[in-house]
Amino acid sequence: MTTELRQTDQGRPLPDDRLKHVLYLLRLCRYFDERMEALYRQGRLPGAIYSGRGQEGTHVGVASALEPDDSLFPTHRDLSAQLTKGLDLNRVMAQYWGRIDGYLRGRDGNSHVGDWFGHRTFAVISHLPIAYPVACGAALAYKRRGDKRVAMAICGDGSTSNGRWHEAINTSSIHRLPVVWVVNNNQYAYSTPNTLEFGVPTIAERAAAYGIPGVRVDGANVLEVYAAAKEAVDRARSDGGPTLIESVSLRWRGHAGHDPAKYMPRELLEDHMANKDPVKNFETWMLAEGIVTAGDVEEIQKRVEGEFEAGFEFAQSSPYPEPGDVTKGLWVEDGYWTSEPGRGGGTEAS
Ligand SMILES: Cc1ncc(C[n+]2csc(CCOP(=O)(O)OP(=O)(O)O)c2C)c(N)n1
Repeated sequence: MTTELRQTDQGRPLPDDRLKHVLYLLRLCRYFDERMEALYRQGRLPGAIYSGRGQEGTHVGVASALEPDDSLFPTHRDLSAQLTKGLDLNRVMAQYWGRIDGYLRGRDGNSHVGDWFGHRTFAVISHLPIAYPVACGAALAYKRRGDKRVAMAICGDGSTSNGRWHEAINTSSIHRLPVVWVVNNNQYAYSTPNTLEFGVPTIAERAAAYGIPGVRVDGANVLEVYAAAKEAVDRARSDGGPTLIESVSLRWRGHAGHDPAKYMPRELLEDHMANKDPVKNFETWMLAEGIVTAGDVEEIQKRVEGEFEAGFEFAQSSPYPEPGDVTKGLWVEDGYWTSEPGRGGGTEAS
């Protein structure tokens, strides 16, 4: 059975306008990824890039299940999930060029971004998977305060080998915390394939050892991912505890821009690009269902390209941070970090 048919089997889990938004997000994330890589290769983009190409179904699917006040704890690979949560493209691009209007005000670059005070996405922590314990703490706080909020953390398959992954899931199970654990299984941790990462056939089946539900979904099928994430988010919000979701795709590019990924079997990559493309699959289904026309798709693409160009211009014209401000924002209380772009309204750091 093809992925397109399985999409149809899901029915329409969202109203048509939200399905169109999903298509817009998939197209936006794909276009952003491709254009940023081109700029990187032309030497016009400083720093590093961590492509999420081929994994958009996972990112858009899981983040679409969150409400605005729910929190997301992503990794370097998950910018598409942050864009789905609502991050502003202009500010994301200012981040890549190290400018003051970037979400981290020029202090870090690329996909190590977050907008905690606005869209409730926690700035990416490099040490993997440290966002898992932090999400566990956030979920514990929601539970103790009686907030009906949910935390969702994402990590890669490689990150599941770290002891912190186990500690976070175990703790969340014991306390029945409102958290959703997502593993973006893109089959490679840098150059290490799944077969050298864990001794069980799937990551999802590890959930049984923690006494929580585990589900494995096809990352090429955004609706299948969304349905699993929505069920998990609803369960978490209604005091049913955590869920582990393993969403399987393939990392189409190297670990980062510098990595040609020669270790990846060509046939595997070709198969995924031809048959397991989450963007193409969803678009085919949307057209077949008559939810969009070819003209609508063209319009979405034009919008995406226009937004990218505007974001690029915004980033180039945004100033660099003032060197003297480097000690600001060391403590959240000094008011330097706000949800607004620009210099921040804060007082001097003490
Ligand atoms: C504790 C720790 N060890 C090593 C690294 C270096 N590192 C960064 S990304 C990465 C690979 C992670 O693979 P995976 O978890 O599968 O995520 P992916 O990059 O494939 O999305 C490694 C080893 C790190 N960031 N943190």
